Amino acid sequence: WRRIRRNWDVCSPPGPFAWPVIGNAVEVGKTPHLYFSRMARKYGDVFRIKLGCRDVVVLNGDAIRQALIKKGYDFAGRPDFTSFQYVSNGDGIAFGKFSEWWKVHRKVAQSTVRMFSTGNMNSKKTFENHVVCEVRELLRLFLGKTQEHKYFQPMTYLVVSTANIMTAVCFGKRYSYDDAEFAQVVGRNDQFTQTVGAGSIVDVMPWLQYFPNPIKTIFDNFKELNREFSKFIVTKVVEHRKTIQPSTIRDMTDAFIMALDHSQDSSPGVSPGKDYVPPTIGDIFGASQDTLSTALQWIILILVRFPHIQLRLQEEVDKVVYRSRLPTIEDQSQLPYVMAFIYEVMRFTSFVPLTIPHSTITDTTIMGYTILKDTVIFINQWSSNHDPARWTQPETFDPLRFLDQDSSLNKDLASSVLIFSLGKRRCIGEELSKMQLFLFTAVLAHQAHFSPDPDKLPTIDYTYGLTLKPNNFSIAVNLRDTMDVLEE
Ligand code: HJJ
Repeated sequence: WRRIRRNWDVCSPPGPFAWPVIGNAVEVGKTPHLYFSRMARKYGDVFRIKLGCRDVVVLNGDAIRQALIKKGYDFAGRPDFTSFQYVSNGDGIAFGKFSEWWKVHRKVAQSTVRMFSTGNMNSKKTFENHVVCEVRELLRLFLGKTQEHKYFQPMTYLVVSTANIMTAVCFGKRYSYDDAEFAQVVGRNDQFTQTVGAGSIVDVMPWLQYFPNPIKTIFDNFKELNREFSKFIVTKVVEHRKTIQPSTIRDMTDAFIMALDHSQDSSPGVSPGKDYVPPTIGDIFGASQDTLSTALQWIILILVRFPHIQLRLQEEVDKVVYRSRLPTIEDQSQLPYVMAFIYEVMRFTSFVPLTIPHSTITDTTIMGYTILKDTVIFINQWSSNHDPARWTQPETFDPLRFLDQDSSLNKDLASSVLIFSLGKRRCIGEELSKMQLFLFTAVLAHQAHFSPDPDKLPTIDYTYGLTLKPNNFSIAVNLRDTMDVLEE
């Protein structure tokens, strides 16, 4: 027994047979998170696959907490993937390499995000105002589209709407729904998401980018969208530098100019003269508009798929808020069903099924297995959110699982939903996101009724990427005050 134990200590994790050249790329297929969850049932929470020429270790269940929290430093790296170098030239925080400068940089970003969202009552109220203004505009648009076409596809409007909340915070500006240039900048999230998601083909078979084939086309689009995105961000930063007045910080861009331009000179390991403001604001704007628009698309889809849940949300906001005002952040603690609904959307969809890929920055061990430095690590958040040992009937959408017997939100259970990752690379926008989703959901449920196109009932099918994007669907939106309840 002893000898067996000792053998395990130097063992690499088990895993399926891997083909030459492609490894397990074919089996991984179009829904990698589902394949990985199947493999975890077969080989355990830590297993190894091969993608192209790369060894990848996939972590599931409890192994995720072991790695990202207990051994946070060992697992804090990012692989040298081809696609990552095109996101902000590799100088951003999200896709950037782990270093001493990165740690300083991340702290600055974290406190700046807080300063403009959940930091204090003042910032909360300013942020709330941005959100509520955008929801109003969105509702106005939705009502118009319903009048005009009866049923319409809400996807692109949801992207512009959430992007506008963040342009208000980042740049002090909002864009019209008809602004073609802005729609172009934020309208390519699917291309972004498909190229940087865990299991993306160019990253493990980089030779595919050198001759004509479908993967090369996707990658060329990705490079172009990053050039356009970066041009948009740099233009904003240049305008801000021209007009900045240190006594009045107008928005997040001003705050980063003030914070980063000066901390840079004294920090070790940073390239002198390099401008870190665009990659930082780019990460924050890019990440928030992509993830929050995806979240909202799922929320609307689920509202029309499960009318009894929509009704229950409306009943709760009516009971607490009445009709004479809109819901505010102060109402949050009185609206446990709204929060339970949001947590269940995050758990059930797990729309960031795998985190941005990690890598080990040193030789290490996990659950008794040896993992060498520079191994690619995939974190399967989906498997944790759908683990039958942790969740009863994980494939059923049921917000009530988050409510205690006295109907209050079970905060421990809620915080065990894994979608913002954990440890050194965990999301810095978590609080901002939850506040925004709460306000969006509460105001929408308070004001409007959403119904599906009966000829094309929406499905919960999606396209895989860093974020899972629901397939297009059509809805009608009506103001609740004018709705005839008997029509239901
Ligand atoms: C973008 C969409 C982009 C950047 C950044 C520089 C930080 C979903 C999860 C994390 C978000 C990852 C981050 C994305 C940065 C986007 C986003 C897009 C160009 C970008 C887990 O966001 O279409 O273009 O350039």
